[in-house]
Amino acid sequence: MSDPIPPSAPLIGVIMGSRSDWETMRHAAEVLERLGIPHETRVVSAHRTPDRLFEYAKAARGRGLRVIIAGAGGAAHLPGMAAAMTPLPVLGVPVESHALKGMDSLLSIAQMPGGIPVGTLAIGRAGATNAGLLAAAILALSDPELAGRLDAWRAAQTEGVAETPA
Ligand code: RP5
Repeated sequence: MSDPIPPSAPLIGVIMGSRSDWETMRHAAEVLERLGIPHETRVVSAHRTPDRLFEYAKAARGRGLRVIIAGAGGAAHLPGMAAAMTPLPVLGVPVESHALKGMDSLLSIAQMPGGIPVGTLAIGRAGATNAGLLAAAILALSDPELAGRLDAWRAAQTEGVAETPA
């Protein structure tokens, strides 16, 4: 029998193909931090560390993770390969690439074959932020306290929008 999952164990795994993705992916982690959601961050490359990816994705559900947020750029196979190896919902963040401005990342992540879904977000910072919020919304379906915190976050955002441009 597997060990019981401690209450503070991470619920969200934020993974990325390279340390160079952190500047984008930190925005997902910051949202989770602000909403008080236990999470972990890892560099897991589909191409450079395929064994690490296999081990991470295969173990994810058993370790208590509920959602994986995966960011990658260029030939961005990380979210799709993670989704192929875990039944958890996988949210993909296309990181903006130098050569093609993230269009390559976006198409690599969005164009999954039917049967293995990846929820694809926008390119770059907005996508990472929204991946954090979407992961929070998924968890909030079964966590009323988190739902309250998410409602408060959205209300504060609404409050913060000025009525005039200058
Ligand atoms: C991808 O290649 C990573 O996700 C990253 O966006 C891109 C470039 O990686 P580095 O060469 O900066 O490590 O695998």
